[in-house]
This record gives sequence, C-alpha cells and structure tokens, in this order.
Amino acid sequence: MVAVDTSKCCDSKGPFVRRYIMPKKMFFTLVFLFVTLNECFGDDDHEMEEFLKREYSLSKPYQGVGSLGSSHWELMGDAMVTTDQVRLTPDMQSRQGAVWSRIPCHLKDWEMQVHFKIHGQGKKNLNGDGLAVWYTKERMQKGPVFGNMDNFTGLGIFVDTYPNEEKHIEAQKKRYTPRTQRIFPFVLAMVGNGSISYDHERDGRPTELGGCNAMVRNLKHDTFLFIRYVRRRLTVMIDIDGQHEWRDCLDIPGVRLPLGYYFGASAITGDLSDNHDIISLKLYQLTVLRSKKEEEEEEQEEITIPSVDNMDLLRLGQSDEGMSGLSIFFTVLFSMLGCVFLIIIGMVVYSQWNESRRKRFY
Ligand SMILES: *[C@@H]1O[C@H](CO)[C@@H](O)[C@H](O)[C@H]1NC(C)=O
Ligand SMILES: *[C@@H]1O[C@H](CO)[C@@H](O)[C@H](O)[C@H]1NC(C)=O
Ligand SMILES: [Ca+2]
Repeated sequence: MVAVDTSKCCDSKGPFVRRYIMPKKMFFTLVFLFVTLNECFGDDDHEMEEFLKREYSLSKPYQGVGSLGSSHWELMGDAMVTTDQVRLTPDMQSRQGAVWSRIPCHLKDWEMQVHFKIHGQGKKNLNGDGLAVWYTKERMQKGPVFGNMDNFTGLGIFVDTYPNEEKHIEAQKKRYTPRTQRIFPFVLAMVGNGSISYDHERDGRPTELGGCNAMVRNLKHDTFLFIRYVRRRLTVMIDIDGQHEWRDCLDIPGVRLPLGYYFGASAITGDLSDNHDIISLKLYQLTVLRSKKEEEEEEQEEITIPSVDNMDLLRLGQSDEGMSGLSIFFTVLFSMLGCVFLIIIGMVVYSQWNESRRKRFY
C-alpha cells in the first residue's frame, strides 16, 4: 500500500501547499487505471459478430488429424488422437506432445475457445507440468516451454499445474512468504518476441502479462479456456466450475500481435505427469466495426514483432508486492482522498495567510 507522503508537500518557503508530489509508483498506478478505464468504456459501442472458422478449428471426430497432408492439423511428439480427444501427453513421465495448425491465420480479430481436460493419478502438487495454447510464428518445435521452444515469437497462454518456484524455495528451506504465494494450477499469458526466455524455475513470473488460478485438474465436468483478441486487446476467461459461466482471468490492452501466425497447443510432463487432453479448439472470426481513424492507424503501422504497450506499467501494477486489483483501487481511492484533503488544508492555510498579510498592509 502506498502511503500518502505528506513530508514532501509542505514547502518550507511558505505555508501554501504549492504542489502535491505524488510518489512515482502511485503516479503510474493512476495512469494505468485511467488508461484501463478509458479502454473499458471505449469498447462497448463496438458491435461484434462471430463466425466459426473450420480451417482453424479442431473438433471431433478429428478427421485426418495426424495423417499426412489430409488435415489442417499436424501432431508432434507423444501426441495421439483417440475418438474422444487429442491427447497431448499421457500420464507418464518425460513426455511432450503438440498439435499445430498448418495454416497461418490472417484474421485481425478472433476468439479461441479451448475445451480441455487435465487429469491423472498424482495427488495435488504431485502432477505436472501443464499445457499451453499458442499463436506463434514458429510451429512444430520441441522445447522446454510446455513442450514448445523457448524464445518463441508470439502469444502463449499457459495452464501451469506445478508450482516450481514454491517448491524451489521450500527446498532451500526459506520461508515462503504468503504474499508471493500463488495457488496452482495457474493460468498465465506471455508474449515473446524471439529473444525473451520463459523462466521455468519461476513459473514464468518475470515475463507474465497477468493470470489467475484455476482448479482444473481431475474434474468431472467440462473445462474451457477462452482467449479473445480484439482491437489489440487480449482477454482470457475460464469456465471451469461446470456452471457455463465465464470468469475473468486477464484483460490487457495494447497487445500487438502480427498476422499470419499459427495456432497450436502443447503439453509436457517431467518427473511428474498428467494426461493433457484437447477436446476441441474452436476459432471464431470476429468482425469488429472500426472507425476510419482506427483503420488508418492500423494500416500505417503494420506489426512485425510482437510486443505489449506499457509493459513496465503492467509490471508495476502487479509488482513484487503483488498488489491485487482491489488494493490498487483502494490505494488510488485513498490517494485521491488524501489529495483533496491536502488541497483543502492548503486553501484554508492560504486564505488565512492572505488575510493576515492584508491586515499587515492596511
Ligand atoms: C524483445 O523484448 C525485449 C524485452 O522487452 C527487448 O529488450 C528486445 O529488444 C526485444 N527484441 C526485439 C527483437 O524486439
Ligand atoms: C533465448 O534468448 C536469450 C536472451 O536473448 C538467450 O540468452 C538464450 O540463449 C536463448 N535461448 C534459446 C534456447 O535460444
Ligand atoms: Ca510450473
């Protein structure tokens, strides 16, 4: 929590409060909040229509998936197709598998609905490592990031089922402070530009855009992940309670992703394992009305390298202290109240000073 710093406000040269110097961090929080609010209210007047795009979707009966050339989707590693799912990894140690679209996607605005299932014999925290959904330049690469290459270029949404960082700190017999603790499985988003490494030991925290916890293992009902990319805004929601309700996970404006990347899903197991199943990937094209100005802007600056605007603000927002949305809200609220209070005091002091000055002169 940022305290209102009163020591800086009162200039010793005069009683009048000349200016209120905001702590830098709070300033960024405020800016971030305003930008976010702006974006929220700006969005609602844009109508949307959606169309299922079969060429980018994967669903039962998975016709031709895995056979040469006859499908839009290609399997890799230990991935296997059955009648009910595409199993990226079985519940066995040291496996990795993936399924990748063969066709680059040139849609500007889209929505991916992922129907998945993670289940296995292991008890909680004796399972791993999770699965990922991708929109990347590269495809069909093996690697350590949930079965995909490191330093990938594009978007990754991870369902991380094993708390590496927590276990690492526990192993060093350091006390694990609650503020850094996170409940796993954890859903997390990351944008890579080809030279950003995923920190597996820290569960990707240094590069995360945001995330949420999601108890998705060994559930009887269906579990879904929803990834929407509209007008450079990335929204992730989850439906894991069997109530057919989407729950917000993350929502970030200013995410710049190039066109022509590939969709995919991958998973990996290590010493610990799980079945990581994809039941379907449904890709919807969204048609979004844009103003002329927006269209011109987008045409002028074609995106070639993925990036995220205000990445440092995002990092400040979730900072080391792990400020939640609520605490940011209260910080801002109390800071504003503090400002108003100081201004009022300043005005009172100023008017009294003015009056005494007048008395002196007349
Ligand atoms: C990728 O992002 C990192 C960190 O933001 C930056 O230092 C680097 O220059 C970027 N690389 C490219 C190719 O844009
Ligand atoms: C990923 O990028 C980092 C920083 O650019 C580099 O140090 C590392 O070797 C790269 N890793 C791979 C597997 O290319
Ligand atoms: Ca992990």
